[in-house]
Amino acid sequence: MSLRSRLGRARNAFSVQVRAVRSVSTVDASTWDALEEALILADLGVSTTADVIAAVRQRADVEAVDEPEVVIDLLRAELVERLGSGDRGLARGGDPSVWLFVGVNGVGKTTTVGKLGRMEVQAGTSVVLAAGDTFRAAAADQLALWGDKVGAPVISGAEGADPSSVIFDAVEHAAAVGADLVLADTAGRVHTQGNLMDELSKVRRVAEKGAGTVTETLLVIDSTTGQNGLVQARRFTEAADVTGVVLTKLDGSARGGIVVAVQEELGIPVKMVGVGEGPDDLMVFDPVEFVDALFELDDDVEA
Ligand SMILES: Nc1nc2c(ncn2[C@@H]2O[C@H](COP(=O)(O)OP(=O)(O)OP(=O)(O)O)[C@@H](O)[C@H]2O)c(=O)[nH]1
Ligand SMILES: [Mg+2]
Repeated sequence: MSLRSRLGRARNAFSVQVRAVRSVSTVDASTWDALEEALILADLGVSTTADVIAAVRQRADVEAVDEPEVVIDLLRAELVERLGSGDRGLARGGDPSVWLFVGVNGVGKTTTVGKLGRMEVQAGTSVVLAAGDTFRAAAADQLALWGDKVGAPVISGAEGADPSSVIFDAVEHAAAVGADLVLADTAGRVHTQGNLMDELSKVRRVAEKGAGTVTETLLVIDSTTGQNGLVQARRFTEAADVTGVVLTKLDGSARGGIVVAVQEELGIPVKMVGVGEGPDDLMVFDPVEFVDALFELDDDVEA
């Protein structure tokens, strides 16, 4: 079965559940079960779903609400509130600032560096891209293409070079030309048996040896990997000082609820979302817009 059709089914299931809730005359135990199931299908995760349902149920009790539309509104509000906390801005203040992109392979790190580079260049920031993924030669080529596309210089090293030295060089280059920001790609894997997390802490240390300061460590997570992605993500948050999450491939996932799970379970704000492969397919994460979209899945369903 293709990924596409699996997502189609998940989307369908979510929508059917919410539609079913809308059509009941009063809310009872089975309605709550249906909402719970819808949230689990949307990939909120079992424990976050339980928390959310308990909170909404309590509010519905206190406010003596039994109309389905009002309950759905309470649920929307609860999700927005849970997503609302956390600073979503990307921190600057280094001279240059360095933003590291970390995450397991294939999640969209390099693509996100390119897209964010584009966004920053368009906003007038002077940006340098650092090809800190030296695990395979193609990674630097891939970033070089993005550099051309967005109009930013790319500093890279040979395949197998020490990633931290490449990032150090990029910081030196940025300082020399007066650039404000270094966006540093990293590999999801390493050459040596050495631990990926050790390597990342070395990258961070070396990136700050010269003029630069690491002001963001952004963990990139592929939303289509759902709860598995969350397990992997936890390894990074335990080992690195992650300041924000970029959730990619939301365009290909009907399981958008993963956004809530990430923020609740990792306690780290989702700062940006990837919604496609193109250079403009990166958005600042907006909780209200997102929750609306989650509920709008209803109209999106193709039978
Ligand atoms: N649909 C969609 N595809 C994306 C998005 N972000 C990245 N991709 C695609 O995902 C694939 C992997 O992206 P990369 O940026 O190479 O991922 P990576 O984390 O750098 O991978 P490694 O360097 O192998 O660790 C590419 O085909 C991208 O075009 C997104 O938001 N939506
Ligand atoms: Mg890459």
